[in-house]
Amino acid sequence: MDSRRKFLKKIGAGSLLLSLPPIYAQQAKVLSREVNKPIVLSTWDFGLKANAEAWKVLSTGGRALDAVEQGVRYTEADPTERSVGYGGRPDRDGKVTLDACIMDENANIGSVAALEQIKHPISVARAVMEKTPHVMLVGDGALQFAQEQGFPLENLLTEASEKEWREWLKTAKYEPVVNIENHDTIGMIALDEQGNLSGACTTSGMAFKMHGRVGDSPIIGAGLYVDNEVGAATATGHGEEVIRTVGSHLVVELMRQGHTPQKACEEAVKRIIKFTESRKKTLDNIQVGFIALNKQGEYGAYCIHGGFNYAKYDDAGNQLISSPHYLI
Ligand code: SD4
Repeated sequence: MDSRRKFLKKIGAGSLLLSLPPIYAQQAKVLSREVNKPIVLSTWDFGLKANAEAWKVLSTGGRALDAVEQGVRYTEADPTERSVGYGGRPDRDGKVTLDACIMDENANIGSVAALEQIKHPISVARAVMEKTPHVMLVGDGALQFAQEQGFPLENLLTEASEKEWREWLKTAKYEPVVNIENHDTIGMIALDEQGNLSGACTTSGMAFKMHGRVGDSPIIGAGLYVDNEVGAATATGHGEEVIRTVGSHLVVELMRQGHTPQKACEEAVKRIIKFTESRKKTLDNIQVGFIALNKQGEYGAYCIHGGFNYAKYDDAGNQLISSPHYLI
């Protein structure tokens, strides 16, 4: 055996992968059908910063559940992101009301909806999951629980969001249109080094919505779903349509039936389109985007209108990827 072959045999394929530059290592993993882990995906370009937080947990062997919570907390705390957490756009009464949910590899779930004055609804959702016998708390009850758990009360309506709301009040046109060009909910799904999946989803929901309106984001199965045997999915966009199709659960079930994450997202978007047509509504103001990840670390995304993107962090680095879309 020549010395090069002896060397390769001695170091083994695993360490060879580690010695490759990240982009080649990822390709080699796919070719050798090795699981691509750890990996984290999140919606929109604010996902890049959130992924970087999640990666701190994942790259040191941490749990996907901790990674997704830490990741989306970054976005929740950022006042410049006007559709999640602190600084989120208010409802039509000027109140910032937040929705969030979380799901782990053991099918534990927790959720809060219409929560006011708490900057990190995702952590309240995790507390619901871990410290109560329930899965969802809403409104005043969610707030009461958050305070009992020691979460501080904060004013979430920033000057910028209040200004925009006052401007909206001049016409107060009730037309909850999802801004196709803008950032929305952050949904994050991750596969950790142990091969376990978890997900988190958090939002201030549609701008100037009716007080009390809840979208898909805190609803397990709609805005987020994880099945540790199969994969995980999360949604952004027009929550009513995602709830109608139980979208994220649908994506995961399509993966269970053998679809790739990409194909599963496409089929779920087609279901939304079918229901929109059967209800004789137009797709003009409806944007929905799904992202999905399976147990092998393969991923995909699909949306109705162009303009949706998502961030992926794995061995190849943190990248923003433009989602393919249905309408040209
Ligand atoms: C909702 N899906 O409340 C959320 C918000 C969102 O684009 O993602 N809007 O319906």
